[in-house]
Amino acid sequence: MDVKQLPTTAVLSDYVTICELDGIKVVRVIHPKATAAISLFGAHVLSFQPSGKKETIWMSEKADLSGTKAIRGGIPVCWPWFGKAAEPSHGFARSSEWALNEHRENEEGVIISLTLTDTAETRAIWPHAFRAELLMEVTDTLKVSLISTNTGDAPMQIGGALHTYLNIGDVTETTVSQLGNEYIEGGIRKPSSGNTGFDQEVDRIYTHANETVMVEDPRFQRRLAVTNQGNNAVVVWNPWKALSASMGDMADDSYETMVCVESAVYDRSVKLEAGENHTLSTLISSQ
Ligand code: TA6
Repeated sequence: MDVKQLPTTAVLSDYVTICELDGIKVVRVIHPKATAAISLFGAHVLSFQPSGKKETIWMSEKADLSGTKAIRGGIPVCWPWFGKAAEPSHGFARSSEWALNEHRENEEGVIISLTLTDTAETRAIWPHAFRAELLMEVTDTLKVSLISTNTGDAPMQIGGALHTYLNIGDVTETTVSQLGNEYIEGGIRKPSSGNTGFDQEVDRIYTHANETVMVEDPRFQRRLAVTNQGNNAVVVWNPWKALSASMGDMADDSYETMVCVESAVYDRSVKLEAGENHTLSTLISSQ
């Protein structure tokens, strides 16, 4: 996405503007180190492009940007659970309106903070008082951190994922490595070589991945290093032909240029007592 083309609705600082993209409000960063954009709907990173390099984040050309449905592409914030642990799938954070909390900047980069707190609507889905903060740190790398705080007086159990869609040249030439010796697919645990390529649908939860996993993208002549913390798994997903053709918000062949590498707590295993917090993060560096 060319974030520089989006029409500006407000100027917040030298490097931060608000702009509009169809039905969603976007916080845009244009800094000498990189450009980036994050939607208030879903606290969803839409773009990160280090200066002089290619776009790092994949966005579906058919993504629904009306602000009523989770956005396809970018970095969906799956929270307070991952997958189909409950309804809605991947939690409600990605289809909630977040608030701009703070922005800070210097010559090294920009930090944007968005927050979400419980409402009658969220408590009807999940009966907990919480504060979630999404930090987007933009420099020549992108760091996204999700800080979950239990603001109630009863314990709460959370999972989630920073469900990053990476922009790649050709999935059939791409490999992901440093994934560890085991993954779960379709509910079954399987041994792993620690690497994967793509010649069919891949939807795997790697439970012993290294802190940094590597994505080799020969077509774009680059390597992406993805460093995850606060997670207990790295999820790797490519929908391949049939599934992407069946999804209304993906073009039939668009699976060819994306792969998801996700920093995840796949099983809702983080228990937060009253007042406690947990940080899940992912750091993406283009080499
Ligand atoms: O992270 C992988 C996954 O859970 C897959 O099973 C796949 O369905 C994908 O996320 C996308 O989910 P969504 O709800 O956005 O269609």
